[in-house]
Amino acid sequence: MKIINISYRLPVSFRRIEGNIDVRSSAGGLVSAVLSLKNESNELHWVGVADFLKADYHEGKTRFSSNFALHPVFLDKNVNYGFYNGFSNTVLWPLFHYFPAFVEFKPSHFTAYMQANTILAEEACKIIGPGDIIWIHDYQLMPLAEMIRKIKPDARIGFFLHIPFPAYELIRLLPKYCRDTLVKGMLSADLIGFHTYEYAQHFLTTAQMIAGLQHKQFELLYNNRPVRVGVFPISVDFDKFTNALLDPLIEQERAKLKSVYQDKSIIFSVDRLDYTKGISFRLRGFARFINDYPEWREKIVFILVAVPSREVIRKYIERKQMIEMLISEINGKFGTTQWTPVVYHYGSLNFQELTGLYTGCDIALISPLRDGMNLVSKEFVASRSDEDGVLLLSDMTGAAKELTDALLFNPLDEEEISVKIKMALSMTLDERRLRMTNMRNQVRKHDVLRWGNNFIRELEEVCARKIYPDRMHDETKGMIRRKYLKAHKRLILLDYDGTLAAFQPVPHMARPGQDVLDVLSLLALDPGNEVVLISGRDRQTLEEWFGHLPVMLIAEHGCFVRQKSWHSTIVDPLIWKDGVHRIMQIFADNCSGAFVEEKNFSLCWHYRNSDPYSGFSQSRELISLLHDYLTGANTHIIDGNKVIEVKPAQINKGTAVLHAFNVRDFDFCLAVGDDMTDEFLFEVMQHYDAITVKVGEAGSIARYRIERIESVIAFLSQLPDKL
Ligand code: ADQ
Repeated sequence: MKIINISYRLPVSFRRIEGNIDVRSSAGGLVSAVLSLKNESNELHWVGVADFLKADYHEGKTRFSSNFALHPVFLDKNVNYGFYNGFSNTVLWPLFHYFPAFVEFKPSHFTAYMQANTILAEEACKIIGPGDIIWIHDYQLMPLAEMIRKIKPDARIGFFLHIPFPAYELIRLLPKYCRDTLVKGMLSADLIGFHTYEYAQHFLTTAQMIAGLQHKQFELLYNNRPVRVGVFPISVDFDKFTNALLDPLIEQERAKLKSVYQDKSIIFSVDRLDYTKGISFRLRGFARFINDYPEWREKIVFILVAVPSREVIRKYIERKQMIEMLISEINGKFGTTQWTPVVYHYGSLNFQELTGLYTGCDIALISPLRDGMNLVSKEFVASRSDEDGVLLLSDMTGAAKELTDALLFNPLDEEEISVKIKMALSMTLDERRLRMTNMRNQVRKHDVLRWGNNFIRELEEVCARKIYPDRMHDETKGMIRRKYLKAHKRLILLDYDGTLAAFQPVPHMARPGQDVLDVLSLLALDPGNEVVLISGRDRQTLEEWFGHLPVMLIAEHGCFVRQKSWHSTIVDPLIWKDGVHRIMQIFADNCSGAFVEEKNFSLCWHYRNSDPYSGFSQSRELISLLHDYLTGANTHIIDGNKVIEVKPAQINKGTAVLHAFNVRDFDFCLAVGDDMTDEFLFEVMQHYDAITVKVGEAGSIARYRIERIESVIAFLSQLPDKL
């Protein structure tokens, strides 16, 4: 089996330096995570975009020795520009980090983004074989899973997003064709991973708003396939950083720091120079500190390292100029001939320099305005095996959710940054130790090797679960009939709309035909049979249409039951109903063709007769509003087939059956239904070894599938036939 990692960047580069090829491997956490997946039964492969020349690669590739096979994809320069600098970094990056004003959308860049993804998909498919695992990384490759799935339908695909997934309101700013492509692209993976629950929730809301998908415990059904959404906070290679303290080379780095800065306290920060990292706010907070606490002047230094990043994009050039101006202003205003408050380095650091600073500083000051996770904070913590040092961390990072023993602050609040620097400098050794030990335990337990292993294990698990039903073939029908004929006491549970009758423009038009009445009578005739019609319809309609038959009726998804006479299973007063009615009515008034249907215990907003686009988008807004409005009310919102329904939560088709029967008394149980509400019934009935049948194409936990309503009626009528 192959594990094929696909990311924009490859973990190795080939450069010609003075005529020779210099092969340089990245030692980032992702590489360690992927390498840790290696075992005797797998091969590791890495597909990505080459940032080197083909000729240099061919000359240097034999000198690249690693545990994985490299598959560089050489993109045309213009395509790569539109793909990477264009759509990825001037649309997705700012938007997903809540900088919509920095977005510069050009349709041609989106075209390049799709072209590049298509090329990567084709390249990847050349090496994908049966049973292989494909792990796609990040916002540059959001449509890739769908493209691969089209060529390799059975591939096991995981997608991990390294940046935040923002609230739907931000996603909504993208043109419809872009957002649909991106979200449906992600949904084509088997497992979609995020750093935090917040990002996962935003994605689930977006999936509902864009694709009408409702999740159940973070699992969705998309194109008949289960898709799991999971939370996997990325981390760092703990041992590698923790061993740094005692490394003699790193000790030398610390000694250099000591000799230059002597007794001064050192604040350190390092990031890519990016507007999301909040570098200018951090500088203003530091300036505020030396202004408000003059006693610290000349006793402190702020070493700020920024690694060059995306230097061809206008916003990055502007930000660099802004930061450099700010640094000169601070140094000009507060500095003296003997003291430079901010020491600035624009460039990369090697591992020794980086860990020398992590272990030699007193405070790490990390202030992103948004950051998917932020590895710098975890690297700092992992490096501090002396259990000293204070982490000052923005509460807008994913890492802040785990590193709660840091001094957390709002990155826009200069005063708070200044006060927190003062707190850090005055903190006792005992408190520093306690906080650092707690954070180190967290990072040690959840390091990047575990992250990679957890992701792949969960991907394998979700792929092994088969929850979509089998088509019902003649052989199966024969087996079910044999069981039916052998049984003495049978429970037959049938949904109505979509199962025994097709949907009509308005609910009252879906009257049962003679064939339906005949089959129900036929089954009910047998004294060994308990036939139950279990529907979302109101009791008046069921009574009018089926009242004359000797069948049991369950109305409004279980809220009313007719055994000898009708009785209600609901005892709570429905205090939410008037408010929901008002909201639904406003939405109906504003959406041509939509209307409200009131039942005794539930309310429905139908949009089958509205324009498909506006009906769907209004229905998404209604769901989102109802979710908020009904917080704390014991209700369930059903996103049904062109209908949004609100009903009491405690009752569903599954619980209704359990209230009405002791299911164990039956030696044959059959449940047939077509929509989300029938899934509750299937779930309950599976515990009793029932035959569960989904009608239609959608995914389901049912055991079998029948595609068409006519086939359901034929199947039911043939049940009692002698074999
Ligand atoms: P980044 O935005 O790049 O990553 P971060 O998580 O902090 O941010 O990782 C930066 C890495 O670059 C760290 O390993 C750091 O040591 C290194 N680095 C930074 N400046 C450097 C310098 N001057 N010299 C050398 N090395 C330097 C994206 C997301 C993050 C998410 C990661 C991983 O934006 O939110 O944490 O991916 O998923």
